[in-house]
Amino acid sequence: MTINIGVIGTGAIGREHIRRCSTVLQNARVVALNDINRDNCQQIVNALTPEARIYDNAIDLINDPQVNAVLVTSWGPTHEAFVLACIEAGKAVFCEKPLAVTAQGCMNIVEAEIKAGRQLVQVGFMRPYDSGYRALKAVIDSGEIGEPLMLHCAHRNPEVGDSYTTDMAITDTLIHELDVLRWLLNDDYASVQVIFPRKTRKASSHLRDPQIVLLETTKGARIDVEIFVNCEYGYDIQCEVVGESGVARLPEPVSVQTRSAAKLSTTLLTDWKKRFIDAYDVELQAFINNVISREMTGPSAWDGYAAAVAADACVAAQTSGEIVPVKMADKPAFYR
Ligand code: NAI
Ligand code: ISE
Repeated sequence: MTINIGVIGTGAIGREHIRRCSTVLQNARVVALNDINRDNCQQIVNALTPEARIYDNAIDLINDPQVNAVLVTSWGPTHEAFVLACIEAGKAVFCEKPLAVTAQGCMNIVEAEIKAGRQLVQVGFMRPYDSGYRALKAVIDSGEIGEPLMLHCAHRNPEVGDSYTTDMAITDTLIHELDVLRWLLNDDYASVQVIFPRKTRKASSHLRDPQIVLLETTKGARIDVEIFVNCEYGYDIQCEVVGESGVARLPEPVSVQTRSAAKLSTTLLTDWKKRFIDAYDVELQAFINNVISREMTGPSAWDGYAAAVAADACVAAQTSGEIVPVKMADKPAFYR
């Protein structure tokens, strides 16, 4: 069976996902494209998907009976409306993070899905599909290091564009940790705090960078996450879990060690696309498989909501400097 996919938003990650659907993954083909910039779609048709139809209106793409499932890879503020339209049309939808830009927006999606009576949404949180995070979770779940007590994490990007703002360190960047750490610990957040170290001279005038986010979970584990989006040297994701009887660390991506010119060295990655390339492949193949089996197994609309509630609290904490409680609604039985 081949799933006909429509893609809304053909920018950086949209193109990546179209490439993987067209050349890497099984049982899927891209048949429909939409972007407010039509040229983006035309370039993709010319290079990758000659048979795909370009739509001027995203809602027409969603409602086309030829389209079995939709990828939403447009800008974050557009996600909620497109995902709601997919649910209304009864179509499975893979939505890039964030599911919606506020917790309330995510809750609107949760409620629509429950009303539809079937899980249709997978959120593009790819880290639970990364082999390194999976290996780390297996160690934690095995009990080898005892109960997790503390986590030390870092999310470093070499640089960001001028349009990147202080709150985006939470809503665009930390959001990955907010999702994957819940999954890793099988826990939720109780409170958050954000502190600002000395600012790097590489950051734009309107961006406070780096930031340290302190999270407390409902079981009492303490997490510190350094967000540093102008670190210059590379794209670097770190996660160390300190347990009662041992420490487990996220493996580094494979890199050949060289000895030359009186140096022992390995190359670091600089690009998120390469760091998680396998995880993106696995998450999207899982979505396609889920569409075929009509059973969603990946990060759900509820997971999108949970990350957004914590993100809202972190943004409030950026301004207040205080410890902000994370107040989630009760988890509906639908998502258990
Ligand atoms: P981008 O700016 O490169 O591409 C976004 C595209 O959406 C643009 O082509 C734009 O014209 C289009 N667009 C905007 N509004 C639209 C609308 N109303 N209808 C149709 N098309 C519209 O951005 P990028 O980096 O591809 O990010 C897109 C989304 O993917 C964001 O939500 C971002 O957070 C997420 N993302 C996720 C990553 C991950 O690691 N999972 C990595 C990078 C981005
Ligand atoms: C980007 O949008 C992503 O999702 C990347 O995975 C992340 O590392 C980066 O900080 C975000 O800007």
